[in-house]
Amino acid sequence: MARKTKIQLKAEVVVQDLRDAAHHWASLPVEERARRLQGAGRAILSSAEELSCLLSEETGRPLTESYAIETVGVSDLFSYWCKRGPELLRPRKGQIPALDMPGKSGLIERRPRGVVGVIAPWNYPVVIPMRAIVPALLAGNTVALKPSEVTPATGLWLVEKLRSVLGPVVGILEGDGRAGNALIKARPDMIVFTGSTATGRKVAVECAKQGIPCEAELGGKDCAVVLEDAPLERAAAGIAWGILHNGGQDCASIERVVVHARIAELFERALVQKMRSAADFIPDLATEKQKEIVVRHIKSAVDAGGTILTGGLPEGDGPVPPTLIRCSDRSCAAWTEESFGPLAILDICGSDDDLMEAANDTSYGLGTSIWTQDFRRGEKLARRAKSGMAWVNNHGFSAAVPDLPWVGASDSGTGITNSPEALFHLTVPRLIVVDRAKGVEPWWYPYSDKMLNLMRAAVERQRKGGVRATLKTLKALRARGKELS
Ligand code: TXE
Repeated sequence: MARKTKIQLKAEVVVQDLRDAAHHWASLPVEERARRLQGAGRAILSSAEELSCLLSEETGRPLTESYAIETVGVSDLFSYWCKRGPELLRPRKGQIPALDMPGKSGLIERRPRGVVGVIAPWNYPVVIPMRAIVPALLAGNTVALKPSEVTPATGLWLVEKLRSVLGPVVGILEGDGRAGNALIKARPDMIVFTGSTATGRKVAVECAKQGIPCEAELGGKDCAVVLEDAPLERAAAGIAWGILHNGGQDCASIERVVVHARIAELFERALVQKMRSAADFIPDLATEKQKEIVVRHIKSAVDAGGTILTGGLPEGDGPVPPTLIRCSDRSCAAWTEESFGPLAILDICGSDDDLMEAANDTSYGLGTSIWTQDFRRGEKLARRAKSGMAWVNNHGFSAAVPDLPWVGASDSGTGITNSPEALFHLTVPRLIVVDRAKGVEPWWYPYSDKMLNLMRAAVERQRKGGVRATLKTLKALRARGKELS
């Protein structure tokens, strides 16, 4: 057998420590876990300035954005889950048909999975992992965080803060992809992964090998669809923000814009103006590798005959400027691959069908936005988007609303964060049935014609319904009961 690496041994210790802590944590009433989590939330928020500065230092983005997207977001996560979680985790009574199965009651409880491994990316090093960590802890799990190697300090800060209030129910495994892989091999009870589609696939394969479930939220190539009646000023401002916030390093950044031909010229002008005026608020890309990708994508659109409307290639070692390229060749890398930078491709279409066909022309499926003053038409087109989320007259902001699911489709992965639906994945149902009936059940041995009659009557009752069919079942039940007594 191959010798285990240092990181593998470390991962095993982290997971084992969390397993040891899990029993006591899960045995606390959910209200008590919520109370303690509220304390942890307060501790984080009392250092809001320190956290936001650290975030800006590590990611290079403006302090306002660190506050707006991460620090405020974390505060909302604690208040939502601590308030709603206990109610969502309350056991539910199962519905058991009284006529066929008298005397029985069923209770469905949601119990924690155990140790949840959270593998996080660098683009939002606090709010993305916390969207899994807060509900996972509330549900009674313990959590091992593997932060991105690009933003190690915020990950460590977060775990230390949580541990200072909650004790050893959260652990950390620092390092690059090898640490992520080691964490999976240490066999926690579930993995929640956010990151690129390529790595997400590797993670899913390793999880399958280890026999553990995996929730994966992957990349995106979101499209904004601008109809001819779009509110011009709002659409241009919203789409510029959708393209550029966090330097475009957001899984739901707008990377493609399709515009109705009737307002194309006006809209292009408005969008270019908004993008230029945002230049001062855009952080540089997080890594050199990221910059190389965006530069390659700009070149691909230009080579495909695209027209640069604003921005373009960076000057020397300078940052990539906010860039918009009109390009109708949908085979170029800037259209097909996730750019993760301050770049969007714009195309012009003449009808709703063409606009939606263009929006859906991607292997990704995270978000689509429709910009129109006709809300009904907007909603109708939103339903034609093949993405997990669609917004009318806005884009992406719902990530900050803990009650709304953040969910993708196809290459964006189908993992869910936020919302009660996510809580279901972080727990497993446990069924407890108590039977107060006496005697024997009509479906137990010995089988007979009377039992067959009873089954036929049950099917007829399901098929036809009504009093006669019910009376027939009762009669068959009585006959079978007599036979068995
Ligand atoms: O992500 P990775 P990277 C996209 C974006 C970007 C690209 C690459 O397009 O250009 O991904 O970014 C850990 N087993 N997004 O390289 O590789 C890794 O250490 C287990 C989209 O940073 O996906 C990190 O903690 N874990 C995205 C995490 O996985 C592994 C956010 C993400 O890394 C691993 C970030 C392995 N084999 C990038 N290899 C979004 N959708 O928000 C790496 N990791």
